[in-house]
Amino acid sequence: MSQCRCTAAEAAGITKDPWHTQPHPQPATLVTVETEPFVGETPFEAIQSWITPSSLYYARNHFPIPSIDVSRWTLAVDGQVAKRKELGLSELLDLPRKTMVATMECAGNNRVDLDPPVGGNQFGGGAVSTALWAGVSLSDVLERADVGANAVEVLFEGADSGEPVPGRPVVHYLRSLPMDAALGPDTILAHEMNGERLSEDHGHPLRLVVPRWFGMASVKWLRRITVLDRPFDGYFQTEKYVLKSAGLPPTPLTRMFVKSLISSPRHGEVFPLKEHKVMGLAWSGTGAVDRVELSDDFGETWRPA
Ligand SMILES: Nc1nc2c(c(=O)[nH]1)N[C@H]1C(S)=C(S)[C@@H](COP(=O)(O)O)O[C@H]1N2
Ligand SMILES: [Mo]
Repeated sequence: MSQCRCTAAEAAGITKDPWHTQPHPQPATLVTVETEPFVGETPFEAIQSWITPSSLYYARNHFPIPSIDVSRWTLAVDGQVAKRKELGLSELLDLPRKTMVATMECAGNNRVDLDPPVGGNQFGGGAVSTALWAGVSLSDVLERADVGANAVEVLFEGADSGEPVPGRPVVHYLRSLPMDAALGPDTILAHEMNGERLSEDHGHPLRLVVPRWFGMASVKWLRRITVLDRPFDGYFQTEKYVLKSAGLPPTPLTRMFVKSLISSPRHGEVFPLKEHKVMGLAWSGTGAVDRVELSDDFGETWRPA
């Protein structure tokens, strides 16, 4: 896997990127789930390795992809901090570089399998992807801003905006993290994905990556980080991404659940009954997966994979 450290000049050059005038996605290999805004999932036949090629990394957008001029872009750090910041990309790139492989799954993955059906993006199962991310540690940035003792959460604002529900006031995509998750050693502000600069689809020029959490936590197109002295209660925090079941208190989604998928053979696929290579992925947001077992008799017997 090649790793590049993008220079400020390279980063500035990207405003000439023809991406916005070309059809989504580029190259057109994701399975389209929605067109406006674009939502796409990884085709199962493309899952050949645990790292997802960037062009096949699932994409989940709530609003149109914002157009960002990196030469004028800054990241604001404010709220309960002693030193407010306005950081340009080159200042961020001067911080120690941190790389990490992380798997991200959309909380709405496998929605087609739900019975009774549930509204929203009808993901088949391909809204899970893994990439090598590079960026800077969020805790390094917060440390420089000198977080106050009254800090409770950190709020992340994306540059994208729209009506969350038709007719409601326009909001930005906003999500918060509790302090321990924000300061965790693996929580990064990423500007590279799989050794290349982050694409427009995935949050260029900077996105949050919160490993082990469902994808909604990893805010794309970051433009502001606000340290809060009380929990955030915006639309994407308290109305969405909260499990509501009858008789139980609402539970906000945080870490991914342990899960697996078989990418080959596909459900209903017909093939000659001889040796067949079974391929798939297993992941978890709470600990390492230490064992994978396979059953070819609907769960009667299992053998190590
Ligand atoms: N700014 C912003 N960040 C966002 C979103 C968004 O719509 N806007 N979608 C979230 C959701 S629900 C998911 S699953 C992930 C998907 O990231 P990807 O499109 O790079 O796969 O981004 C998250 N971050
Ligand atoms: Mo998501």
